[in-house]
Amino acid sequence: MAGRPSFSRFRSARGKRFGIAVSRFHEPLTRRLLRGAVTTLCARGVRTADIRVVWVPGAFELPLAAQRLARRRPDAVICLGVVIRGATPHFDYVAGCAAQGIAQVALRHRLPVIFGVVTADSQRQAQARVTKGRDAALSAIEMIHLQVCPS
Ligand code: INI
Repeated sequence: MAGRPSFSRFRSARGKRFGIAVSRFHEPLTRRLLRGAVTTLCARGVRTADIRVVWVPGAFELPLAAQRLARRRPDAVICLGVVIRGATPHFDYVAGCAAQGIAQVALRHRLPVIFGVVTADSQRQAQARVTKGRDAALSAIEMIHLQVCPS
């Protein structure tokens, strides 16, 4: 894919443990994100027993759930949500806090914590982006295998 260095999409995640925090806001869409993430992890050898799922009310609550999951020392945490721009600035607060909070949990726990939150201007646009569950799972696996090469 242009602009994105290649990563083996077939890399195994056998034996790895994952936490997934998923929000109920726009639940039909977030369920699809969850399904995509779980299907992708299982296709790469992860046992369903090694995937712990926690539901939260909205994307704003994802960082706290991610922190709780991170304390159990999984190999990675995936955060899934959908934030749709409305007529108010609520969108910016919710999406911004989710992104910042998730990044903080990753750095504090030194753990891959993946931002699988769809941000969209409309329901229609959000629907077109629900493949992000799969992308989030692949990003988690890539980060688990991250190696810093000596120069
Ligand atoms: N939460 C979302 O996950 N998506 C949204 O689009 C959204 N909007 O638009 O308001 C939203 N709000 C709820 C928020 O995440 C919190 O759950 C709520 O404010 C309670 O803290």
